[in-house]
Amino acid sequence: MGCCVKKIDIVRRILGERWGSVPQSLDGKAFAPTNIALCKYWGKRNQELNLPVTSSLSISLGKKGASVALKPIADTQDAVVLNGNAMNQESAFYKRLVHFLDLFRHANTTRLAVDIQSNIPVAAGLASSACGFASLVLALNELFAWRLTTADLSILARLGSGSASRSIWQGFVEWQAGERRDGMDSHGVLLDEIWPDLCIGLLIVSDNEKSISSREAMQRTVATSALYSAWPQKVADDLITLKQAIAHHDFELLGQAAESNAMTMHATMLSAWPAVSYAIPETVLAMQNVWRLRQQGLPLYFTQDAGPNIKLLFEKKNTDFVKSHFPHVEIIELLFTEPRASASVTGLDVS
Ligand code: 2P0
Repeated sequence: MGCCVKKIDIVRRILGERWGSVPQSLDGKAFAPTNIALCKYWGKRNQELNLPVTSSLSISLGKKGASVALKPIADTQDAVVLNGNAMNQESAFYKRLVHFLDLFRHANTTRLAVDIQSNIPVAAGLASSACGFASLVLALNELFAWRLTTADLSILARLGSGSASRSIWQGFVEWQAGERRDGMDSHGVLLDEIWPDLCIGLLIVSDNEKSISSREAMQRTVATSALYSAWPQKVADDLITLKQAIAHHDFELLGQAAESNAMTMHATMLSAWPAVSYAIPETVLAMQNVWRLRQQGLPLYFTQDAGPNIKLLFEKKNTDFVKSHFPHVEIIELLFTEPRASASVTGLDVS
């Protein structure tokens, strides 16, 4: 396959004879966690297939994510409900979702009722598309009884949104960039590591919709930032450091690499033209608080994605201290997929 491979070519290749088949059950249900990148995905080498310039590495956020329930319906249109609200068929959300479902069926077959429950603010830089597309793919896998491998599920989720390729598992996931032009080697891989003492705290400073989508912002950065050429090497270095930190449970090493990676990503955006800045004054205040507390000896780090919110990184033993300085922080309970069971999709029960 060459440069003009379309999403549907990949879907048909993965599903083979199963493509366009009828549902095998009355419904398909799945949950997928959202994930936060410790080493970011920022820039694509292929827009159509969401193939990244670099690999990235994330931690999934336990029960924070999206549940999807799919049911075949006798109708001419799909019906999409998000958190109890029927989505208008003219909305960008509805169109993007139906466009994705169309990859898996012949025209005019199997319309679906899609019921999505998300427990994270949509469009606030908390990777709502990551858990959305991952849970959708997992639910389709149930409904149509495809029995795909986790690598294939990750590839299908990537076609919806790049970061969704990492939301197929709980725990640490590396999305390997791959080299192939068709992207068949570009998918998530679960790291065989569990770190129960690691804590993530969400500091929501705004849940307003972001001013520019991450999709557009990363494209603009690649096209116009003079700093972007330094990004692939920075990622390569940080990935080595992060894997070492995870293997040895070296928290300070992990925190430094993650914070520095996020700041470098934002530096590439700030140097794009027109510049992209997701920070609001409260974001900067929170960063300054973290730096001050660190100077006072608290091992506390942060990361920031394509939005104003800050994600704190710390160890369980410092939870009370972090809470006393950030009273509104939401502490996330991390979960880990048992690595040896990862060939099947475990640890992602609907609950
Ligand atoms: C990440 N972000 O690694 C980076 C860091 C935002 C900042 O992945 O165009 O929604 O759907 O592939 O996955 C957000 O980008 O973009 C993202 P598409 P996506 O988490």
